[in-house]
Amino acid sequence: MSQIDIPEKAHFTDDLEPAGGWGSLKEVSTTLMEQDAVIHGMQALPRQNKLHGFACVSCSWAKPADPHAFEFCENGAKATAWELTSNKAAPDFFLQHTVSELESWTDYELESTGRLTKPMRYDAASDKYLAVSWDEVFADIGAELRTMEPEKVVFYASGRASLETSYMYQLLARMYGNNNLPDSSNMCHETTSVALPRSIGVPVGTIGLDDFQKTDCMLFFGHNTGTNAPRMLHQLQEARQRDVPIITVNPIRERGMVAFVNPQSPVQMLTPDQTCISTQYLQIILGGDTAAAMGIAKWLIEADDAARASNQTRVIDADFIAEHTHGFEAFADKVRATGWEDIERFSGIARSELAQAAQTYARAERAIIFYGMGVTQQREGVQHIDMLTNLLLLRGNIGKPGAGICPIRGHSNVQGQRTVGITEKPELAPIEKLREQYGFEPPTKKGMNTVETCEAMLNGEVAAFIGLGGNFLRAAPDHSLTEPAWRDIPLTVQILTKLNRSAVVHGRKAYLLPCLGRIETDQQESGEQAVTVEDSTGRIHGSKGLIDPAANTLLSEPAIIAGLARHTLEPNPRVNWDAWVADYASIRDAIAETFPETFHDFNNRMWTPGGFARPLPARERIWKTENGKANFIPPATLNPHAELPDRSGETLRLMTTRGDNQFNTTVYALDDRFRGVFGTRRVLLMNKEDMKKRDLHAGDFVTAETESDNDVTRRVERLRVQPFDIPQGCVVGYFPELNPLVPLWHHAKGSKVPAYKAIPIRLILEYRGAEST
Ligand SMILES: Nc1nc2c(c(=O)[nH]1)N[C@H]1C(S)=C(S)[C@@H](COP(=O)(O)OP(=O)(O)OC[C@H]3O[C@@H](n4cnc5c(=O)[nH]c(N)nc54)[C@H](O)[C@@H]3O)O[C@H]1N2
Ligand SMILES: Nc1nc2c(c(=O)[nH]1)N[C@H]1C(S)=C(S)[C@@H](COP(=O)(O)OP(=O)(O)OC[C@H]3O[C@@H](n4cnc5c(=O)[nH]c(N)nc54)[C@H](O)[C@@H]3O)O[C@H]1N2
Ligand SMILES: [Mo]
Repeated sequence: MSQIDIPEKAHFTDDLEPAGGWGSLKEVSTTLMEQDAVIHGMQALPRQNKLHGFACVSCSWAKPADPHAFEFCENGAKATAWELTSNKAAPDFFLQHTVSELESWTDYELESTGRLTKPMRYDAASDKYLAVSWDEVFADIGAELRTMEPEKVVFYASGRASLETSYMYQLLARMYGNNNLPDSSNMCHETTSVALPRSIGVPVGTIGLDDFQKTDCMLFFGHNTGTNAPRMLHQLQEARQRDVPIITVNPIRERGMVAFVNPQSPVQMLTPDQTCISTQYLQIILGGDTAAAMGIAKWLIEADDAARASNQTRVIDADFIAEHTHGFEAFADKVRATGWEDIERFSGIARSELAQAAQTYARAERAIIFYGMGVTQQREGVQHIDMLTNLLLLRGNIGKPGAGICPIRGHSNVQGQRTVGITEKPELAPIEKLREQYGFEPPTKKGMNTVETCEAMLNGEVAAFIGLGGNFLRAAPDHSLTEPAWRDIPLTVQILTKLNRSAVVHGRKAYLLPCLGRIETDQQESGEQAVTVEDSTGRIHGSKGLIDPAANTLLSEPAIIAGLARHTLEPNPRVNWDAWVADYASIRDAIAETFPETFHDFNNRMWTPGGFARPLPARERIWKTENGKANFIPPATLNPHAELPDRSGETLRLMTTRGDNQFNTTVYALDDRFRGVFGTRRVLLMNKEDMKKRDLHAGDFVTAETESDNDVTRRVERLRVQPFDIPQGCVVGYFPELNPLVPLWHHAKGSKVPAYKAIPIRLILEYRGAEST
């Protein structure tokens, strides 16, 4: 096995099938068979996203109160099959492979080994992971942590763990003595968590599923819905049947935003019908969202100025603006002063197209703006979100039915983890309440986020890294710098289900702690347990596993955290970790005590059909901002790349994104059929003119190198170039293979989310492919 897949197997097509449809069903059955998970899959899938069933382990899209017979999508089914696989990475597997050997395996190969079954400890003498008992694991790790300076220990959380687990985890970190709780949000929607509280006073989206039935316009910025939140296509299809316009702003024509066949609709499956999702598609250049939103705002303000001058109906919602907002005049002046030339240049979209989008938006009584990583993982991401909010505020589109803002979240409980205290920012944590409830002094010093954790690693300032799920090393930027630093960490501990790169590249002492997945039954002293998660629309759902665990030696995540806590912390009579593990309802009672406003009566409400809603004051037009108003925030610049180096004078901007066959760093297969890429992930999809300028032809192999002002060389070799429908100057490639190209310093201002979507690169020809010679 090798890091590089065989290029000869790669092939490409422009003839794309619609999202959903028969292709979807075929993919589901193929994955179930490949994972040898057919029987378990058949048992599990009908219970996916259902009341008293389990919440899908893939994306965080809303789970309706009246679900479809099969309330899952192709990718949710793949994630289920992946967790229920019959493959096992048991101790005898580790006896056959040194850890150095495993380091040369790809992400796909590592996870394909299957579920981990026993706790493992790295043995330097044999360079192997060896099985060890849980008692020993907890005693060893506890002994290590007790000797360390708390400020040098990091508690990372990926966004899958339940509310119960996450609450215990933040308490463990804080009782241990730090706020070092970086999470996957720091690489994802932290930009949202920074932007929205200043403008509308909530850190999350304001819409619910009911708003889909009432809206009369939707705008999508930088989200690949067909791949990353496919269940939403049903709501979009229903909206299209009511003739609701959908405007998509994206550099590439993502298939799910173009055409969809509903696999749950017999009529659509048997006829050539497909739903055209987007009514207008704006192919923006990378990072151009502030400029595009500025164009729409400019049309609105100018049309409104004209309407006012001629005493006609206003184009903006002047009453809403007067009653609810602050900063409109300064914003409007900025908009008036901005020229169309700059708007067109930095968005790459013609004035006429932006005007058309603005007219559609202005005609709608109620509009929703959705956005994803194309907006948040940008240097100017905070400002992009401010601009999207400004657009909504102009027409009073927050706090009325059918309208609002919808950051589409990633991991299935990433939003919820924040709700129960996973944050490195002490001002967002319930410090007072924790002090009162548990009688200890919670730390008040700011903790490290993801980028700061990497920086501390590079400075040798991380003594231990505990990972609650995820694949931190692989998901974070700058691998060529972070991997060597990671090996120097005195202790790495991964709580995980499968092998990944953060497990095989390891600290000086290293442990793998395998846990139950959410689809598995979780038997504790008081009986079978259920957990809870929060979806993208702020609704909280119960989730109960139903399949037998992959091994009877696995522990649940709460049990692992309790084990670590017991051996690490001084006993505290007010926290009975074991009693919590015996009955998760008691953890929920504790959560309700800490956060009564959101979680009162938690145990009774957790099975509410469709979930129970967290309070969202902005939905009621109550603005929890410093000035009690919704704030217009004018952008500082339209140019997203002003500060970036361009030494070669021919810099391209690279976005790293997900394909149809992966969940983040978990790669199910090498195909991305909605982009016509098969059999490889080591590709760069480019504009034809950019290829011509560089004398590149389809099938040539290049090295990509990051443009940089300093001497660090960041490169990924042996990437095949392929022409693609994308604006000039922009390139697409895959995450995580291209993460070595992302510099740590290249992150969103204000939120420090790595700018994975506009990496300045140049290309160097390695050798000609078959088509060139
Ligand atoms: N099946 C599946 N589902 C998933 C995941 C998965 O890996 N697989 N991951 C989960 C997670 S953690 C997350 S965060 C979400 C991610 O879901 P998305 O937010 O869709 O993230 P990406 O796959 O990175 O796709 C980014 C999109 O933004 C576009 N884009 C890139 N740059 C720009 C830009 O400058 N402007 C605009 N307007 N658009 C741009 C890209 O073309 C692409 O369509 O999905 C979640 N759901
Ligand atoms: N270049 C680039 N980099 C990116 C991004 C990008 O778009 N481009 N996106 C960023 C984003 S949005 C995110 S969210 C991060 C994702 O970063 P992470 O959340 O850290 O990574 P994942 O790939 O989701 O983690 C997968 C691992 O989780 C473990 N796992 C799976 N299920 C469970 C479970 O139930 N419990 C436990 N304990 N472990 C489990 C498995 O061992 C698996 O290997 O990556 C970021 N990195
Ligand atoms: Mo994410």
